[in-house]
Amino acid sequence: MSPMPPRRQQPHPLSQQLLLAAVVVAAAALLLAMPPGAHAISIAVPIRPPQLPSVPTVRLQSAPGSPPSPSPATVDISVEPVELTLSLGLAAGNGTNTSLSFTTPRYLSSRAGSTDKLQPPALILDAVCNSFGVRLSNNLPFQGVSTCPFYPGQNAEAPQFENGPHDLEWTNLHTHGLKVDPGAVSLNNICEPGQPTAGFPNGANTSLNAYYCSPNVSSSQLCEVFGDNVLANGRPLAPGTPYSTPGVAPGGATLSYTYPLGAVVPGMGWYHPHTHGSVGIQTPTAGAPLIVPESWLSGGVTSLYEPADTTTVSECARLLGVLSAQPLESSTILQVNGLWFRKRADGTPDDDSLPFLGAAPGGTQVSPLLYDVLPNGTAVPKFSNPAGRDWALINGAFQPTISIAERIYARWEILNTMTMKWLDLTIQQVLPDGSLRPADCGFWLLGRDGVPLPKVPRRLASQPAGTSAFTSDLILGPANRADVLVKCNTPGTYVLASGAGPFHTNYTSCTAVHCELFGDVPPATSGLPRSANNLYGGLELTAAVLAVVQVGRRGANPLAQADFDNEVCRSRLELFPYLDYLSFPTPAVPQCFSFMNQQGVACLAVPPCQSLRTHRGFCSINSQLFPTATAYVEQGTQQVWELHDTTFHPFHLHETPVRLVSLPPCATSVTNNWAKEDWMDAIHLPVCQNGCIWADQGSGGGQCGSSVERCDTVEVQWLATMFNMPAPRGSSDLCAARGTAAAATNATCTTRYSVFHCHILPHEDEGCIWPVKWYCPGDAPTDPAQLNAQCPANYPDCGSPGAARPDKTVRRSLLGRNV
Ligand SMILES: [Cu+2]
Repeated sequence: MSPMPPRRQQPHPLSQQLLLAAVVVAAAALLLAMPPGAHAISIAVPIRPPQLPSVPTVRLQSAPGSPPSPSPATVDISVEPVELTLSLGLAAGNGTNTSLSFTTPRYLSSRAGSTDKLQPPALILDAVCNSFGVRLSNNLPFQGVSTCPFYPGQNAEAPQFENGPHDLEWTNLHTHGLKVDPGAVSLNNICEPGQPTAGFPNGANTSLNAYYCSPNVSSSQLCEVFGDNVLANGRPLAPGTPYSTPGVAPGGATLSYTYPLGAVVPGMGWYHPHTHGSVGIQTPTAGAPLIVPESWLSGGVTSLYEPADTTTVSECARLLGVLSAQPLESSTILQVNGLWFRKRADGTPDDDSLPFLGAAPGGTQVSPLLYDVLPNGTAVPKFSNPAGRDWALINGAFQPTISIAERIYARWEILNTMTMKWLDLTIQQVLPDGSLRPADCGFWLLGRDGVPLPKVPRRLASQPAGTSAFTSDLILGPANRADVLVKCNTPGTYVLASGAGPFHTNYTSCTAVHCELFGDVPPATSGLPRSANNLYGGLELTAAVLAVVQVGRRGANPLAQADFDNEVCRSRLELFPYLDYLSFPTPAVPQCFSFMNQQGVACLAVPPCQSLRTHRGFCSINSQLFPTATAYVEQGTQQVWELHDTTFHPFHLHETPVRLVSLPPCATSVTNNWAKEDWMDAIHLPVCQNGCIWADQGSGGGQCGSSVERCDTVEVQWLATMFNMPAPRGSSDLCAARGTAAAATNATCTTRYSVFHCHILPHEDEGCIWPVKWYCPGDAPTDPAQLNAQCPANYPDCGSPGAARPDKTVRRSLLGRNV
């Protein structure tokens, strides 16, 4: 075996020593410890509970004709710190202290869920063709922004935007799975309407410096936000506010979101924090499903599906019978959360643990939830991590038991909130010696990322080169959802595993740890431990056990259900104008985006960093980091985007699903998990790790002028909705059938801003994200270079004006600026 290449994907070009020093030195001025007397609520994560904890639900219903704002269908959700404890105790079976304890953000709703559980409610949107609202209160402890004592954008020392983990307790909300107005009219942190700066009530007389930097300014402020605007963000709670004292109302800033909905296809989305800089540290424990129910369609599934052809009429009816008995909105939800706490053999955090701990890059800030800042300025970790492993939870529990009946379809809605790594799910039998054998079970895929497949079902089947049989496995990248039927034919006790299927990490090409398959076994030479989920039955398995699957006897009734053939029903996606691709305006606008290594130019002049001029796994898009470049999209157009290298960097566009026009052979030749014509909102093709010729450096080494190697190419199409147009015909038909008039719209077009990015969320924080400017017709940028992005063939010459600019965060930390 060839030796392991050096591991890449340092989340920031600082050595460990620099990092620690920076943490120690820089923390004091900004950071404030938890308020005296305030205690985060403690939650003991259930270990191997005998039942799957159910995900609570909140139904959001707007009466037809109710005003969009304030929406009557509104839910209050708070973000608050909780102390999470996981302890396997004797269950670990290996005599070691397999435990973890840390304080982290979680969502809590007064309408569902309980204070002693991690899992927030799934929001069920009965408000389709109307609007719904979320009032999000930030009850995390105060942390001034990283530019203090200056407010962002105040001067050269305080950039408007920064990359890298920062402002770790500021938060906001992003929704996946809806076709919704992006809301934002500026890249800046602006509330709606008439509030010039975030969090300020009308007429407020507070300076921006005080707002961002002073804990003594009241944080009981309200920011109205329209649509899925991730550019507004909320001020954390001032210290000393007794947010955890019973009977005292929390006083954190509130972001009040109003989401106008047209006719949205039934499916499962999700919501999670999206303030640039804190996405990767908050999302692992704060996220929950957002469900567009089938019941909003008059006729339910019978109006959504029809027989694929005349030969499948009875089988399509049988499938619809199965789906009607388990509607999307009441099927079993499995939400997977990943906690990144892996340590290296020498006890230091693994590369991907660093952004989760918020200690990188630069150490200009640490999270007050994870560190105590002493009077002398040192930051002392207050989390306890003797296990030093990564963990996966399902519905807030560790390895819970899911019960199903033999030969009866169970409908599962699976949500992968993991901010890194991918899942290859199979159902396995664990033999006494710890080896794994595939169980007689199968997955029939119905939909991905909240959109039904064009034809359903699709029995999942993978057969990588060199294997002799098909395996029914489900591949989920970060942010992916799957609507699946699961059926096992033999009673018994099995496990839902990741890492026991046909695909594995290619540790030769995947030297960045985020591109690992969760549950895989790192090479012995790396000294990295397996995940805590690999511990099962007193043994250390070669795959991660996410859940136990108990297949019970069904008795005499109901009757056993036969396997479905593929594609017995056709989905009537054309009912939804944003999915009716044959009616999209033409000609389509072509653009190209390449996920590449970040060019190392920033480091060239700085000795500690010089050796890192090839960033090796750092993520940029067309060699640009946020917010240097912008994607321009004219409202009302059809967009066709060519995407390069989603093998390691999952592409995610806000506000809309995209349709797969073409896929690379490295993906489709080994599995049917994806197919041309599917719709997705996060595209990740990790199996191409084994099907591409992929240089160790990824997309080129990032050296000046070097060529950009390409592993894979995906082409997608999507509709850039015109937000001021009345609801399109199909939409108004569907809404009228529900008794709702077409949604009211503004009379004139307004520029909107959204984003697209890599959904390895630490990469998003590091700047692998572009703004998308949705301009109005007739308002195209005059600089032709700004229109229709093109994928570069080479990295810029370092000496040319087009060379990558230094990352401000890097520069500032290297200059030793102590904010
Ligand atoms: Cu990435």
